[in-house]
Order: sequence, then structure tokens, then C-alpha cells
Amino acid sequence: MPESTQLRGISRRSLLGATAGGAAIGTLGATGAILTGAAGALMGSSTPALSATAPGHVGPGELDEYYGFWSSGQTGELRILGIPSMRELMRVPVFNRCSATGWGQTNESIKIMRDGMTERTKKFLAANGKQVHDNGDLHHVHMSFTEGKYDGRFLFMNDKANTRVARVRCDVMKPDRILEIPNAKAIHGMRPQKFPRTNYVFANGEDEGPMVNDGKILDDPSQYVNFYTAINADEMTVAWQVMVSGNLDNTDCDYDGKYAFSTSYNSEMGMNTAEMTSSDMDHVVVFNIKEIEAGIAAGDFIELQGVKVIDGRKGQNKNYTRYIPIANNPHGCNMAPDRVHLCIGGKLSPTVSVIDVRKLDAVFYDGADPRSAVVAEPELGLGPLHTAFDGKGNAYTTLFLDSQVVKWNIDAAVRAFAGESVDPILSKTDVHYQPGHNSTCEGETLDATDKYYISMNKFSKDRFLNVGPLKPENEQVFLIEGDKLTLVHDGPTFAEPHDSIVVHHTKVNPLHAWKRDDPMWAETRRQAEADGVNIDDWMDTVIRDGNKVRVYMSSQAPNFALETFTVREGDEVTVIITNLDDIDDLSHGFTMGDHGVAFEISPQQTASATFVAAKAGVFWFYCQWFCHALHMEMRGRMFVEPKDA
Ligand code: RUQ
Ligand code: CUA
Ligand code: CA
Repeated sequence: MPESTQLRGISRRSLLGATAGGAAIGTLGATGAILTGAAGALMGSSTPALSATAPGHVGPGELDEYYGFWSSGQTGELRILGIPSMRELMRVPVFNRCSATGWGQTNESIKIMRDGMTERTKKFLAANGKQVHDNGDLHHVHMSFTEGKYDGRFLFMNDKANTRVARVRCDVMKPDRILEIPNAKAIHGMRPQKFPRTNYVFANGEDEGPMVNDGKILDDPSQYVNFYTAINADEMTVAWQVMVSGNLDNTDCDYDGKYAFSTSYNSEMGMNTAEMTSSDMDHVVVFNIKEIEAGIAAGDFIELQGVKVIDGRKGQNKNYTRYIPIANNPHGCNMAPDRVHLCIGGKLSPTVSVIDVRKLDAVFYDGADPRSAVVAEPELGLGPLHTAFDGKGNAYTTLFLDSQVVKWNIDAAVRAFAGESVDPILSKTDVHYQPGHNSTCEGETLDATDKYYISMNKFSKDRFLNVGPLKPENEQVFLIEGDKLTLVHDGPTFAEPHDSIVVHHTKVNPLHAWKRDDPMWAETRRQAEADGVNIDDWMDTVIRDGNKVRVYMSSQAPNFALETFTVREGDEVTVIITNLDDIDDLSHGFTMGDHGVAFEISPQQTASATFVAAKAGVFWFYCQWFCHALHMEMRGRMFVEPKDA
């Protein structure tokens, strides 16, 4: 038994002894061994080994070489997979409400969701009887960088649905900041700065609107603008914004810390599909980070909703932005790890436009034609969306309409553009079907390798058993062997395999148990201290404060510290639980029956939820995460006395 458990004044053995008859002791003894003995084995096995039998195969009990961090599109969560096995390891709720973990319901998660929320949204939610949004549309997950490589600190992700950017801590794999972006609408493309480190996270507002969106201007698109946002990644606050011409789709940045880029499919500022596709050319906006910082420092900004906004629209004659014409309705924006080439997916054009970032200084400072930075435009196939890289000078572009991935050589494409007769295309491989994003191992970093290729496909069509009108999407993993891609995994997935990054396991080191001084529950701790309760210790205290009741109890398998507690009908009840178990994998939960209340309490975690006890009667609460042979028995009663009794 861990020493810390004994120090808390209660022993698991005495709990087991007190709650079980002699006949059950044998079983319980075995359970105890599982809970304590197995933990050591679990924590010890951290060296992944690929099965020798088949490349790309990870056998039962073997660990994957890579973590895959996955966006889930309209589900609003982050997913963690093992690569190459594609085993789904965890779902991390971020912008969504989660039934299993209580994300979006616990006071701790609600605080994180509301701390970065504008007052306007708080008012809007209150008018709808809510504290937080229940949905999100999480398109892009990217890790924090140090000098062009993943550093394992944070994951950043966007919410297109409610204009937010979240940061997830890689030590516990939970969000710690969720920031609503003022002024901008529908954050879509999002990227951390790569160099010298992630000081900024860049975020695109996709939808156009009036500069001040207060209802005074409605159907007058001539007065609409778009906002590009730089978030201070350490503080998760808005550092500055740039107002641009046209809308913003995807974004990336260079490996020198000088420039960031965004594609725009609506330079027309059209309000319907016909208008949005009416010009021959749209553009890529290039943001000059140093010039923008200098402009802000020099006071060349307006303040909108507390944010410093630089005017980087066309025709400003300043060095904040440049607009590089690109064939109509470009989409993907991917910086190659050769530190030189930026690849823009043509979408409606069968081409990828390659921009040499070394040529951008001349575009900004020597009056060079913006198109002079385009050094290749290979014709690859129909519907090029996103491009991944292998660190060997090759690129892999998804062809949405052709349902293929095309592997091509960047240098050959540049030479062909200069007039040499060379075909940059190395191979084309069918995927199933209609791929959007793709990824390679650490392909968006200086550690890019050519091991695995992942295709995130928007349609599965007839590939799986019919499950009704709503079909799954499909994801595929290929081994990269020279120019050949060999399929090693093909499997359905729920909405939506939007984008992913693949990170070597050595770069991510999550904890097995929470640390008791975690900032997640700092506010809960302050309230407990005011109530004279130590949340680090055994607690079985009920505090009444007017019609507010705070129920403090610890959990330790297979018991809650309180078997019962009593409140009055109409009381606002807050249940605060610390899970004193510190054994690997020993999570408990708290579900209040018939009250819509449920949350996770992982080892050494404190969590709380607040509800109004609006129904008189006896209500059972129970642990909903299977924790022990006596998990079913881990329950207790809440008595709600009738108001007029
Ligand atoms: S964008 S499928 Cu939302 Cu990632 Cu290109
Ligand atoms: Cu504790 Cu189940
Ligand atoms: Ca267009």
C-alpha cells in the first residue's frame, strides 16, 4: 500500500475489511493485488516496440512509436491515437460537453471555458440559460514548438463554431485556457509560431462581418472586414490583430520567425458561392511579424473590443502585409521543413503554388512583384487541398476530387517551373475516399520523417456495414517505402477526422496522477480554505452557507467519505471531491442520479459540480468509472427535505 494512502488516516485494507464479509476476502485480496501490483507493471512499460512480424503492425501489449493528436471536427474534442496502430487511446473534451468526464459541467472546467469569454457572449449564454457553449468545431491541432521542433508542452486547437482557441496541457491532457477571439468570426486556420519558439499562435477568422458587429451595419458587404489574430501563447491573450482584405482560410508560418501566411478563397468578398468563385485569382496574405509589432509599438492601431488592431488591408502602402495572387479559391497552407517552400493547395485549380519565403524580403522592401515569390506551380491532379512533407524534399498532396495522394518532389517542381523538362510527380496512390488533410511523422517540423503517411478521408462510401443515413468517415495509414505507399490500416471514424499531427512518443510525457497543487482547482481550494476544509486530506464535511450547501468528500476505492448528506429542496448544492487514490489508472467518478450531474475524479484530482436540489426525496449518487470489485457498491444517498416540511 502506498505510504501516502496510509498517511491520510485510512487504509484500504480496513475499508475492505469493514465492508466485506469473510467469504469475499479471497476475491478482494486479488483485487487489491490488481490495484496495487499491476500499477507498477503499467508504469514500467514505457518502451515501444514494433512487432517484427509486419512493418506498421503493433501487436497486443506493444506500444506505438508515435502519438497522434487528432482533431474531431464538429465533435469538438481532441483525440489521442497511437501511430501506426491507429488505436484510439483517449478523447479529450475541449469545446464540447462530455458525459463521462463532466467537462463543461464541473466548476473547474466551466471556469476554464468562461475565463477567456467575452462579456457579450456571457450575456448571450445567460439569455439562453447556459454558462458555456455545448458545441465546438475543432479543425486543427498543433503542438508548441521550440526552434522548429515539437517541445511537448502544449497543444493548441481552434473552434470554428464559436470563434475560440484552446490550449491543452500535455502533462495532464486537459485544456487549461480557452480563449474567445474578439472581432474575428469563425476561427478556422490556426498555427503556432515555429521559430524561435511558440510566442504566438496565429488564428484566421474565416467569416466576414462589419468592423463593429453591433447590428448597425447588416447587409452591406462593402463594409465587411476580416481579422487575423496573433495570440500570446504563454498568456493565452490576444496580442494583436490585423484587419485584412478578403477572407482567411488556412494559415502557417516560416521557420525564421519573420512571416506568417494565410490563404483566402474569398478575395471577392462574395456572399454566395457564385460570387466567391467569380474571380480568376484569389490570394495568399503574407504577414510581416516584425513590422506589425513595430506598428503596434508606434501606436499605428485602432482599439476594438480591447484589442489593438492594425489595418493591413490592400492599398495601405505599409509593410504589414502583402497579397500574393493565387489561382481561385486556394485552401491548404503548408510550410515545408526545408525552411524555404510554402505550399498552397489550389482546390479549384489542379495546381499547388510554391512560394519561396526567401523572396519575400524583396516583395516587402524592394517593390518586387508579389508573384515573383512563386517559384513553382506543378499541376498535380483535381482538388489539391493539403500538403505533407517527409523531410527529404518531397511533398504529399491530397487530391479531394481524384481520391488520391500525389507524391512529388519540390525541387523538381521548381526546376520545371523554370523551364527544365522534368516531371515532379513521383507517384499517385488511391485513397478511400475524398481526402482532406494528411500527415506524416512530425512532417510540419524540422524532424520530419518519411515513415508513415496518414490520409484523413471525408467519405467511407460502401467500405463498411451500413449504419444508416449518417456514415462514418475513413482513415488510412500507409507505409512510405521509396515512392510507393503501402496501405497498412483502413478504418472508420466518427465525425470528423479533420486533421492530425504525429509526434514521437519521447517528446510527450504525461503524468500518471495529478499533482495536488494543480492550478486547475485553485479556486475550489480557496473556497475550501475559507470553509476550513483541507482538500488534500480525508474530507467528510458539509457546510451550509444560506441556501448554498458545500459537500466536501474524498473518494478512495471503493468508498466515498460520506454515505449520506442532507440538503433542503431549493438549495444550491456544490459537491467537491478529492480522489485520494494515487494508484495509476484508479479514476473514480461522481454521478448524482436523476440530476444530470456526472464528473471524473482521476488519481489525486479534485473536481466539483454545482446544481440546485429542486426535487425532494432520496437520490443515490454513485461512482461511474469502474474502479474496484466493489465499484457497484461505491455509492451513497442525498436526502432532499421538502421545502414546506
Ligand atoms: S481545413 S480539409 Cu478546416 Cu483543415 Cu482543409
Ligand atoms: Cu469508484 Cu467506481
Ligand atoms: Ca474566390
